[in-house]
Amino acid sequence: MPDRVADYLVRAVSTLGVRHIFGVDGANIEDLYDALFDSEVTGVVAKHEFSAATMADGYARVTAGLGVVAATSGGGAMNLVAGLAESYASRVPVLALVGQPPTALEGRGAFQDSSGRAGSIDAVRLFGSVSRYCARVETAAQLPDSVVRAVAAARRGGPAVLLLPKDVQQAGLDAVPPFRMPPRSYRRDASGLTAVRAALTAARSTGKIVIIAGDQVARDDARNELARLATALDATVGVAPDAKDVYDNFDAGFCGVAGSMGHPELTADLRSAALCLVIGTRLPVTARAGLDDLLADLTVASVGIAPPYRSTIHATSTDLSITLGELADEFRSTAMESHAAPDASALTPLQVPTADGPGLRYRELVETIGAALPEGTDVFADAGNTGAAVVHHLRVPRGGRFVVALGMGGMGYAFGAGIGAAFARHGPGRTVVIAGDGAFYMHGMEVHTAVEHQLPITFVVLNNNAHAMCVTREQLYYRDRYSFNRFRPAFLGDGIAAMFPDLPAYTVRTPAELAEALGRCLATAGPSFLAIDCDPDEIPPFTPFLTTLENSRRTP
Ligand SMILES: Cc1ncc(C[n+]2csc(CCOP(=O)(O)OP(=O)(O)O)c2C)c(N)n1
Repeated sequence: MPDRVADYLVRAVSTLGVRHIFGVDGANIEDLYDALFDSEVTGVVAKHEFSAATMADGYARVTAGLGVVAATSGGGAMNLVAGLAESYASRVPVLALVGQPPTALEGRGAFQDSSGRAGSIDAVRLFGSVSRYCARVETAAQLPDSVVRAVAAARRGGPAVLLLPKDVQQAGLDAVPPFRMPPRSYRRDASGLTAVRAALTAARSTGKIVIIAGDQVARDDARNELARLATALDATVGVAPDAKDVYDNFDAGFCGVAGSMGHPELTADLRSAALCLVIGTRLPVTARAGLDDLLADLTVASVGIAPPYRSTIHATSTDLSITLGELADEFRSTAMESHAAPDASALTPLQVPTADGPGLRYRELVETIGAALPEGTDVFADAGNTGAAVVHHLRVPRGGRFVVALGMGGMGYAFGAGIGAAFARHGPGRTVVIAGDGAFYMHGMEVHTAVEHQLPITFVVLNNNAHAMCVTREQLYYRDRYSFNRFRPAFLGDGIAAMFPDLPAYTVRTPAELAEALGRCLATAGPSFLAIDCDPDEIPPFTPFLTTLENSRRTP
């Protein structure tokens, strides 16, 4: 068979080192699946395109490379939007290959037309706002150049979308040189770095430096360089809530999470610091809540792909592994005697009101999970009170990734993303997804995909029969007069066990049952499922809630 556009695309993906394409099949993307059959790349069929997109996102986050998602036209394409939006906001490199009706029918009433012609939806405009690059490939000859542009844009941080009409996917593409990707470009701002260096040098002579590190450290695979720089500067290190894995949580210099799910140790360190060095985060509200006043009184320097939302002495760097490595080497030669750093085991959890409802408490259950996870485990936390509890309480295992989707904060992200990560790892490590029952109802049916592929993944669902974060808000901000967000009880562990007879699935109702059930889940070779009963009225470790509570107690 002559080489088609679809074959070229799959080979390009393979050349980039990507081993899986996630998607849902359909008439306008089936040529891609046909090309996959004869390739080294595995096609994975998800249950929903949102989750296919988050699989590609999770795959990209654990490989620090590219994730690829494929969808058909119409509803399939539309379902991608929310997933790509997360990758856009969190700057995760994802290539989306989106089928379109045949060009001859576009604007002529084609089924699922989104050419923008004759009153149809314009997919270029739609995807243009959730991608760094979006192009309709009108002819086979355009494809090689479009792929290079798309991948280059994705590498700058975010999705790139190629809209591929059916006839273009089928068109022959002989006598074209093989796909070759230009090397990554590295951009840094030398004068900004000079200013950052000067600020660091001045601060070292007057006091202590505190680093707040963010998600770009993980994207650029710069954990080792961050650790070396922290040592060279004798700095303590806090992390943005979506970057808890960029610094060893067991290191004595770790001072916890910054912002609305943060730890008092980081606040205390900043209070006595001479300078705060922000690395690879723009310090969005979730990462700086409660710290604005402190930061206003400090010298703040930053290094990263984009400047923080508040003003700092900033140096742009598109690759922190290079920039942080250089800074570490420079400052190492002048390293001073080390001060005693606080003991990481002493991180103080936020105090929450005692809850006396059914089930387990967040702190105890998250700490039990944390203690059971071997090094190298990847953890994906979902939204809601569950997500806040995990971000705050979990000590992230060494050598694994910790991901929480704070770009868009969409419920259900963790199911697909965790599955994408499990595909990327090929074992022997395990992926653990921790989500609320509300998130489960949105995208938890991807358990089916994990069962189909026998992935080493454990789904932990905290079942409080509620959208508890919304319940908390009803209580704190709307006088607790009603609840739209509490639901009749459902038995998720039993339900999943009945659906998938070969899947180890358990329900935990008391603290005493947790360790054993968890042990069984983690000892399984393939997927496993654990439902944990929780209290919809427990207030999570989330400072906006705790501050409201405190204020309401002061002024009854
Ligand atoms: C897709 C989406 N819709 C709505 C929201 C708003 N929201 C934030 S948390 C939450 C409830 C989450 O419920 P659940 O997943 O059960 O977690 P819990 O808060 O109960 O721990 C809602 C509806 C959201 N974040 N994402």
